[in-house]
Amino acid sequence: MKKQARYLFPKDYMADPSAHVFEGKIYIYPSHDRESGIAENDNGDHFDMQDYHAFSLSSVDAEVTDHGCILSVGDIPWAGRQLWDSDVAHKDGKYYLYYSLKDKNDVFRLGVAVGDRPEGPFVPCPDPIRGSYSIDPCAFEDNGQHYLYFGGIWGGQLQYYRNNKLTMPGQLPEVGQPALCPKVVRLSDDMQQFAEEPRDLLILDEKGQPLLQGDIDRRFFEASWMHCYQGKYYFSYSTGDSHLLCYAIGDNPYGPFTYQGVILTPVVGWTTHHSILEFEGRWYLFHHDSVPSGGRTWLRSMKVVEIDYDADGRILTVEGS
Ligand code: FUB
Repeated sequence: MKKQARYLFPKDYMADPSAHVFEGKIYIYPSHDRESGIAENDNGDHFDMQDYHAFSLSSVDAEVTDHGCILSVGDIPWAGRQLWDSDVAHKDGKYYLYYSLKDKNDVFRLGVAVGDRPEGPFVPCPDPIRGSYSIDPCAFEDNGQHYLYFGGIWGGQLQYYRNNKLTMPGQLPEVGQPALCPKVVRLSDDMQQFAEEPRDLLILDEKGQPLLQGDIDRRFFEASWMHCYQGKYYFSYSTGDSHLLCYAIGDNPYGPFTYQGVILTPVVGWTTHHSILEFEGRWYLFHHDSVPSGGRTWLRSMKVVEIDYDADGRILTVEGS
């Protein structure tokens, strides 16, 4: 089905939009793409972002307000390079910005920064979250507990870890082996650490078997997102090198989850990344593509499109750009 999507901020390149409703408005926390001149490679070095902006709008059709820079790489004591995908959680009047960043040893870690308002500014904690690794944190609240989902292969470095430990040399599983899993972890009461060891989030096929590494149209690559619909938990993600946004359904925040289908077919540009939000009774997919930059995959533009569910709770596939 072809749906009309809206580019949200034509003035600048923004990607990986994480959208939430705070104080009755939609807030969006994207990555801030820029032209760094770094050559494209499988490591993603060309995604060399240096700060984050926050955006708000009173409805999906309304004017978008750019609240300006909310966190900059220069303000983060442990920073190396590359501010990748981020997300924000709200608890007890404070806002927590979780972000992906390489440390001074070029290892991706997850950081947290704290603010009093959804539009920031956010003050970074002095160190990364203990035991954190890889990229793409998604913050999710369920019954008063807060969780992070994270992970990404290739440039996202997830293949270097097994059982939450760095293994050298890190390798992807063989094609016939179970795929690497995204991770889920409950956050501590102060929202600044993990409350437990991160767990594997299992994505199963229709026969109850884990998806295999060679199943590139369905296995997890990066871009975790979680939302609830009619009492079920929907985990959605990008398949990376096959360029699909897919989803799987489970009964609780930890899973297991069973693969269901494609949310968004490939967009112009290599990456695809999203969030899903209910606002005033309708459901929206926030995502990005590289159409406005003429296909330059490191210069992406954020968009929103309405999505629909069928009577069985299946998300109807949206055609990408
Ligand atoms: O924006 C940098 C990276 O590209 C994100 O962390 C990935 O999910 C991909 O969208």
